[in-house]
Amino acid sequence: MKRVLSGIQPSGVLTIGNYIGAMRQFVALQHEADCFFCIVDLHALTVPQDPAALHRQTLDLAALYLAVGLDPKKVTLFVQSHVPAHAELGWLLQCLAYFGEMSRMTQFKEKSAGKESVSVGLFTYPALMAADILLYQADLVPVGEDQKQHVELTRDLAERFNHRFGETFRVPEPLIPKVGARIMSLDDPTKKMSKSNPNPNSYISLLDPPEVIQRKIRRAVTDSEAEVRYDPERKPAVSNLMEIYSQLAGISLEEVAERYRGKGYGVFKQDLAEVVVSALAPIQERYRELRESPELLRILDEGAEKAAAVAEATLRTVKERMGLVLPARYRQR
Ligand code: ATP
Ligand code: LTN
Repeated sequence: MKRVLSGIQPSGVLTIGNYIGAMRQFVALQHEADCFFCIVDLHALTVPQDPAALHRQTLDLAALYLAVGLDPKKVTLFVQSHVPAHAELGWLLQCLAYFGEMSRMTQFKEKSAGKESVSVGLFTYPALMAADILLYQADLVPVGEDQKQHVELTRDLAERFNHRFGETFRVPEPLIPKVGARIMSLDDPTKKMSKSNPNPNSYISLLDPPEVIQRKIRRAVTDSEAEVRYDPERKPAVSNLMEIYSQLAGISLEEVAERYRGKGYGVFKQDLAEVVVSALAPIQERYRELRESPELLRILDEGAEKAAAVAEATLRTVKERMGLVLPARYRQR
């Protein structure tokens, strides 16, 4: 069975971009792979977070992971900071990574652009992500397009470690969906839809009520000519809306174009809102049941225990190979 690991930051309420690009793949993979899914709270700290909001969003994300259909009997669901091995291996990998290669990461460049104070953690973020993946010896990392470069860096670090200290890490592959890997902002089709965008009209969150979804889609920018046609180069805004439609209605882009031939944007947007609302309704209903349930923390506790057992075994080997004297907790075994 293949091993899968992926993570999502509790940096806001999840968007339909996170759902289409990442989470839906998680749900499909749980039936065929040994899956570890992580709430990467340490990653969220790389930019300022309000403590109360971070706390709430972490539990929101846990409930959403379950609400979209992940079965805690099949997958290991856990909070990154509950497994200290992540921070430990993150440090060891920072000492293996080069300043030059880190400087080339486009997510860092985008997130730091124009900001006055940028944390060192935002810069070294990819080393912690590499630790998340390598601790579990993952074969596959399901992510959206924007994370491809980070998974490639993870591969480089794994190969570098293996070369320098002996075969230790499995070298993972990114798993990126063919369609929907990069859902764009509703207010600007040149930017990726992102949950931490300060403008809530730029994204649809998985928890938006129907009237909010309708309003956001009505206001979404379109392109000058009024034809519903898929052409990401010349009609990026409408093409993005068509991708959302296609992914959430489960029909091809050609079928979407066929359905709205000669109909104009008004009808298309109204129908799109309906498609989104009905795709999210069952998720929102399950979310409300789970969010306040005492089960939620129990599932996370159990997940952390299972995750730690795997992560600790890898970390022990890594420390041994690097020449660190093993602490008592490893020697006693
Ligand atoms: P933030 O805005 O805080 O940086 P984010 O919305 O970009 O967060 P992450 O938590 O960083 O989301 O990402 C979780 C997963 O969702 C990753 O696999 C990422 O590639 C994917 N993802 C994020 N945004 C999109 C998008 N617009 N389209 C498709 N996939 C996406
Ligand atoms: N860097 C990712 C989130 C993330 C992740 C991971 C994804 C942290 N650790 C491990 C896959 C595997 C992001 O910004 N979307």
